[in-house]
Amino acid sequence: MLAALVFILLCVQPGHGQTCTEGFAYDRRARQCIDVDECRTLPDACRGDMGCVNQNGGYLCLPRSLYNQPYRPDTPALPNPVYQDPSAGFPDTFLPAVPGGGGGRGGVEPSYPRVRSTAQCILGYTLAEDGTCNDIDECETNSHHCNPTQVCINTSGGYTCSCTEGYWLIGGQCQDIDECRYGYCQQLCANAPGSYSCSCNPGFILNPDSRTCQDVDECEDEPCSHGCFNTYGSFMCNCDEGFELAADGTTCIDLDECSFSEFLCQHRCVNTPGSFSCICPPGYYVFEDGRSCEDFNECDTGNNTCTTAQVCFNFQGGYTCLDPLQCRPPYVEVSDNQCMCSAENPACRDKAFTILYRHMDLSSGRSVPADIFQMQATTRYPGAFYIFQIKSGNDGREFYMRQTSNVSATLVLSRPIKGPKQVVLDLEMVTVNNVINFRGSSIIRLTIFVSEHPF
Ligand SMILES: [Ca+2]
Ligand SMILES: [Ca+2]
Ligand SMILES: [Ca+2]
Ligand SMILES: [Ca+2]
Repeated sequence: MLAALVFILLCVQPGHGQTCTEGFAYDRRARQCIDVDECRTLPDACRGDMGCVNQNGGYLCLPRSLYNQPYRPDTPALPNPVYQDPSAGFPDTFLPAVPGGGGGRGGVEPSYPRVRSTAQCILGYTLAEDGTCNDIDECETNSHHCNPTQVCINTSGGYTCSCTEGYWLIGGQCQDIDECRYGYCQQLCANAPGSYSCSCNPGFILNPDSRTCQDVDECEDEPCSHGCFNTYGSFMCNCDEGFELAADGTTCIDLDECSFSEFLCQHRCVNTPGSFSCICPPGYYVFEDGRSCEDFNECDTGNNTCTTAQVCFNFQGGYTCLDPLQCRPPYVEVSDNQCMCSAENPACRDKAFTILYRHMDLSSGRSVPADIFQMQATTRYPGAFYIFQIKSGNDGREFYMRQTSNVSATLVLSRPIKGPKQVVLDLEMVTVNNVINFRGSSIIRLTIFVSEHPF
């Protein structure tokens, strides 16, 4: 009978600056101890007819005829197996004892030391009552040599010590992998013992891969009052014309255009959401430019209450109905706006020869001085000269007459006059003719409608 020989040769790897246990070498790229394939690196790992089988942290020498056969610990043809203890100083993997080749198959008589077991089963197995060999669960029975940081994994005939996920073996100890140092997360990373978690900056959301982040399209939730633009990591709101963005960056608030300038409207500005409008006082309408006030001509449009006997007179911001002219005796009517006192009538002595009725309008607060009315002699007598003066109505001294030639004069507004108001002025032209010793006068009765507004 040829006893199978099993050798586990432990190879001590010289240090590479990093301490690894026997059978392991430090890999700089992986930054961890990885198993050495002794079958490749040792020239004569196994002698004679023995074939080399690499194992994690060691290797096995098995008869070449055997090492492809499945291992069956209860095979009765394999009594008294030889076991070589891989022993201490090799905490990472405790290799199972592997039975050698069967007897009578033409092997070489072993010349290696034997360890004879008193048990019926090979090491790692225990004899059950029914005579079969059952695997010993070293992890369960606490008969393993795993480091406290490691976990024990039972195998058939042996056990393995390994690190759980998220840990790697450094110096024989399982140590947490700091995934954050190795850029596992695209944005934010929190390391944890045996684990890690990724999160994202505000404006990003974690992808299903739990590592990368993608921009959130905030506009889908319609956070803006008006327009929304998605941006990488954020979003921006904008507002329609006439609105501005509030301090919160999302709300659009109306611009109060009226507060920008008091000259926006000629009369009054009314702020509206997103815009503004100008309004005008009664008697005016808003001009095409949207800001000026234009007088409404009630006389032209027929929008007045004057009777057919009356004459409609339009002025800025209103109108008036003028009654038909009635000349007070001794004056008699000579036209629809003129009364005359005949020179032949003794009652007309010292009275003006004619009274001409005229009407005009004037804007309130008009700048001064301003020439507002002209008067002129219509008939010129040889040797006559003319004097122009305001005979009555100028109680506030807002007006004066300026003679512009021998036969003409201009009524000048010299002080601002505030409406609404009606001023009636009697403007007199005195004719003096010393040749024929004549002195006479004629009057223009001028009614001035001063508007309420300066337009
Ligand atoms: Ca970790
Ligand atoms: Ca965004
Ligand atoms: Ca507005
Ligand atoms: Ca009017």
